[in-house]
Amino acid sequence: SSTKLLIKGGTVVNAHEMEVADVYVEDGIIVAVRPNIKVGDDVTVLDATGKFVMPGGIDPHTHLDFEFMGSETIDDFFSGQAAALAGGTTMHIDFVIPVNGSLLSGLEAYEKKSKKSCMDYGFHMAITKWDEVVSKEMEIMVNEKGINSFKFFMAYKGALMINDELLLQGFKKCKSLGALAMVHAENGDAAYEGQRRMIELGITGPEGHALSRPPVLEGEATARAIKLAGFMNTPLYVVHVMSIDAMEEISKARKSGQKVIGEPVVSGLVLNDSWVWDPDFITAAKYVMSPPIRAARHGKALQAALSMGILQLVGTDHCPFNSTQKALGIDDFRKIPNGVNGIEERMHLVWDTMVESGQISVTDYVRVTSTECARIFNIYPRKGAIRAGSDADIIILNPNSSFEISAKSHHSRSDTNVFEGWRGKGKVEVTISGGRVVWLNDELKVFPGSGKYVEMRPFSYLFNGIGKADAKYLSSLKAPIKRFRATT
Ligand code: DUC
Ligand code: ZN
Ligand code: ZN
Ligand code: ZN
Repeated sequence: SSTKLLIKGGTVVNAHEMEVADVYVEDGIIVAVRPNIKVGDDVTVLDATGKFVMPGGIDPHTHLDFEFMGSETIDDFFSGQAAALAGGTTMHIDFVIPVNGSLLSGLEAYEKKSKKSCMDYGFHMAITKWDEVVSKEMEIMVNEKGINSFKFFMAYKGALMINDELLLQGFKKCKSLGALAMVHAENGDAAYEGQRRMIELGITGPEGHALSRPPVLEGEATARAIKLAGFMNTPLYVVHVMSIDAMEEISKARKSGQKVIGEPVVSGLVLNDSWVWDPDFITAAKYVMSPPIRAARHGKALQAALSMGILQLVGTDHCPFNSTQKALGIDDFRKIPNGVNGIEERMHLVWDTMVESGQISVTDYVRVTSTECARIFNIYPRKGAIRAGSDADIIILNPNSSFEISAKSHHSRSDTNVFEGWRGKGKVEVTISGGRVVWLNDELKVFPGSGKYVEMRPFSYLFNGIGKADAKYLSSLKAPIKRFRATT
C-alpha cells in the first residue's frame, strides 16, 4: 500500500528561495513541487495556506541513550526522536562512543540502541584513543558503515580527552579518508585545574562548574584545533560554540580562507548564566553542560555571528538528565552529569529568536536548521530540501500561531526543561517523517522501528580544492629547497 499526500497552498521554503506551491508525496518521497497539483480522492490533503512548508529540521548534535558521568541520558532513541518530531526535527546525527576504545564494538552497541528509532538518523564516531586498530577501524567506518565524521574531545581529562599528538594523527587520518574532523574544544587540562581551584576555595555548588571553565579555555582550544587542522590542511567542524572567544577564532580562520565550520547550540544561543546565581541546587544544576552556558553577551554575539554566516548551522547537544541524576553532584559540581535538552525546542527557538526578531530570513532559517547540515554531512539533496526526489521529511510552520515550552507538556522523558516557560511565535503544526504525518493537532503518531539509518559518504563539498592546495603547497616548498641545495 502506498501513502499519498498533498500539501496544498503553502509557501515552500528552501535554503535559497521560496515560492507558493503544492507538494505531492508518494511512498515517502517528494514527487512534485509546483502550483495547482491535481490529485485523485485517494490522496490525503493538508491545507498549508498562509503557512511555511519547509524541510524537516536536522539536528547535527545529539546524545541519546548515552552513558556518561555515571548516568545514562533520560532520553533513548525512541523518546528523544519522538520529542524531536513534535518539535519539527526529522533527522539527527548522534555520537557513537567507542567501547574500550573499539569503534566496531561502539557501533554495534549503538546499532542496538537505535533499533527503536521512529525517525531517520545518522552517526558521528568519537575517537578516544589512538593505535593501529583505531586507524584501521576508521577506514571501516567510512568505507563500510556510512560514517563520515569523527569527533575528538579536547576536554574530559581522564575519560574521553585526547592530546595534541592524537589530534594530529586523527586529523591526518580524517583527511586521507575524506571524513570531517570535529572537536569539542575546551582545554581539558586547564578545566581540570580550574575545578581543583574551585574545590580548594570551597566552591562546590553548580556555579563552580561555570567558574572552573571560563570562555578563555574554549577560545584557546578552538584556536589550537583550528591551527592544527590548518597545518594538516583538512576541514574542521567545531561543535557547541558557546563563547565570543571561540566564535572569533572561527571568524578569523574563515576570513583567511580556512575551511572551518562553527556550530552554536540552541542553549548557548538563547540562554544566559543567570542560573549560576540560583540558590536551589536542582534549578541551577539542570543548566550544567560543557562548555557552560555563558553570560548573556555571548549568546547575543553568537546570534549575530549566525546571522552573518560566521557560524553556519544550529545543533542542540541534546543530552538530558533527570533531577535525580543531576543530584549526584549535590556535594560536588564535578559529579553533576553534564547535559541539557533541546532536540524538541530547537526549531521553535531558532524561529522565535532569529526569524521573528528579524535577524535572519525564512530561507536562512531553513539553511541553518536543515540544509547546511545536509550539505556538510553529504546527504543533500536527499535531506534538507523540498524538491522532487528528496525524502518526504517536511514540516508545516504557522508563523501566526504560538508555542509554549514546559516540562509538563514536552515529549522528552526529562522532568525538567532548561527553556521552561518560554513563549514564542511560530509553531510547527505538522511534521511529516518519511512521508507519514507523525505530528498533527498536537498529537504524536510514532512507531518504534520506523526510522531508517542514513549512511553518509565521505568527501563532502568541504574537501573541494584540498588536493590542489596541497599540491601547490608542496611545489612552493620544493622549488626553493632545490635552488638552495644547488647553490650550497
Ligand atoms: N557536553 C555535555 O554537556 N554533554 C555531553 C557531552 C558534552 O560535551
Ligand atoms: Zn541504554
Ligand atoms: Zn562536547
Ligand atoms: Zn555533545
